[in-house]
Amino acid sequence: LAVTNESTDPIAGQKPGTSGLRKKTKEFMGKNYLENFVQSTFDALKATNVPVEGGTLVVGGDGRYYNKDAIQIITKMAVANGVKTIWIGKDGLLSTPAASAVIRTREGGFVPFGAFILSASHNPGGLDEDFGIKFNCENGGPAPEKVTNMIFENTKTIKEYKICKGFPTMDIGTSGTYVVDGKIRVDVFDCAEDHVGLLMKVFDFDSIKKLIARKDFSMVYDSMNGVQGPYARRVFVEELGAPESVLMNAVPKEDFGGKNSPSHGHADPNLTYAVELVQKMGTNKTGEKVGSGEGVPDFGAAADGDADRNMILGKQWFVSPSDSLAIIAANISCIPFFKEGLKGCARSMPTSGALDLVAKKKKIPCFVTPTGWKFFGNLMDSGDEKLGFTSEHLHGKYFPETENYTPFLCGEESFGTGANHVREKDGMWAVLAWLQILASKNPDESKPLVTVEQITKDHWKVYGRNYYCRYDYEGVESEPANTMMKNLEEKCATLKGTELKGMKVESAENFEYNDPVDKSVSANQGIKIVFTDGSRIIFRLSGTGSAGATIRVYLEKYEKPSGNLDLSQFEVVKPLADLALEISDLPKLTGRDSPTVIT
Ligand code: VG1
Ligand code: CO
Repeated sequence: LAVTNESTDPIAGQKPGTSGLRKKTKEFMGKNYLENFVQSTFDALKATNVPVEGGTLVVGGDGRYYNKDAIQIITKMAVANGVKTIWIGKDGLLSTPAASAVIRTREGGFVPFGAFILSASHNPGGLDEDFGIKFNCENGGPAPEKVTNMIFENTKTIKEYKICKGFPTMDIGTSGTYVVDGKIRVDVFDCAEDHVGLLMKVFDFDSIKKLIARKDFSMVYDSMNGVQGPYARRVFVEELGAPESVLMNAVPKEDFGGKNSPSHGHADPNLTYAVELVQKMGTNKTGEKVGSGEGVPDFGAAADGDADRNMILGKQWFVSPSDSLAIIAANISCIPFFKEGLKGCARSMPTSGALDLVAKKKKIPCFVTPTGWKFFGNLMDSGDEKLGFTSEHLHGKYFPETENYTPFLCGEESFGTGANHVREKDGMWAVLAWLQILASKNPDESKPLVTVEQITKDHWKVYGRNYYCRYDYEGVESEPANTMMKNLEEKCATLKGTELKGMKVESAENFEYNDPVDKSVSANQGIKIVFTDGSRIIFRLSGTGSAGATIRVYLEKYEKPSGNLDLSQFEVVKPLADLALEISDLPKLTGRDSPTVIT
């Protein structure tokens, strides 16, 4: 097993974004592209005393094109860098939350120092589409900014990478333990066992099983040909006894079905791309009811390519992700993991304030972080009294083996929800949370079903409704997008106190996050304009694209419980959208007169 040091040159643009490094697949397949990034990661880990040498590494991905080849390359490089044990999901598959669960809970005598997850999430896959890679640390969460910054610095100066060319190409299609040269161990294992095992501890599967068995209840789950297929089969069919027909698009495909599929290869669970599911659930692209509703399932959900996202639908009913987060928070004590109550929660800044209203009522801390799951990890890990958790919150009785057990919920407007059972957002978790809530609201089989729509409306009657929408302008030129953001930042200084279309600006700022745990500062996280009636307009540039820029405009308007709760969110926020375009000059700067996607 000779190790060779291959010489290489730095490649520009290897800066990890919101969730890892994403580029066109062909770029990733280019000479030394993957190798440079992987070596830069190992070097950053070694420089911070992470036990790479002699350590255990997890590798898996969402099954997109180039996944399997990348795994073999990483394996050979890991061995050359001193890794002794490599855990690989069978067929190269591991969903993002499952990789997190494997790091945290898989038994085998070794505690992994981290994982490479090969995914560009909801971005289309294929030779002409996107590929991605991210590194998750020993807590199971995405590498924090201080690590990703170090990786990026290394990519700018890299001169050589280590590889063990003679290491055999592993058969990752067959489970088993392989020992190479008497000292390197490679375990290939079923991708679902650890994650599903963990979820079965978090939820009460028996009561969900009873709900699913009801004659007046039916559901469908769309894995969108991403990595979720095998997990969905295991959970719904094998564990919960649902018929095979609940599964839609449950076979992982390298191109998620490709351009000619209903989703056009976008394994992205929203009203625009989850076309098949949305039709089945009897709504249109804006969530309005279509048809009589006859034969429409009572519950529907979908996942993205790497299965960390979720979309929740009821019969002819769309639950916005921000509402879903708040509704789960309000009803959480029916989930065994949370039976001692929720101890804290967090949302990303652009996510609506619906969660805050629940937190206020429950008198628990609610943190507001920048976009991206990496910012939640510190909060979940800290269990820190100074953050507002009281001492009784710190060590729970439910999972006494877990240190700093602080039942914690977090989420984003971008169809991401999760808790501290792992350190990633978790699409399956969110769906099981909803099913558990439905089960608890429907204890008596002889009574008519309390529906998803009813649960949502009941919530609004108590907390009011945060009408909410996001406009995405994809594939904009980088320069005008940057100019727009710069202009907006300058405008912030003078906006406060002014009146715009009859609305008074309460504050305008470029959001900066001061991490309360490690005190790190993340500046420039989005322009946030708040009005005195609580309405908000937020502008951000996406950090997950692979080329050009995507501008995101987030719009929110709050309506009190006594107000009109039954309007279309798209209509309600329309005036805010017009105002946003006016303030930002977006149409003139970018040449766009309408968004690519509205969610
Ligand atoms: C987007 C979402 C963000 C999410 C990120 C990763 O980032 O807005 O909320 O955490 O994708 O999700 P951005 O920078 O493009 O807005 V996933 O499912 O791609 O891992
Ligand atoms: Co994802």
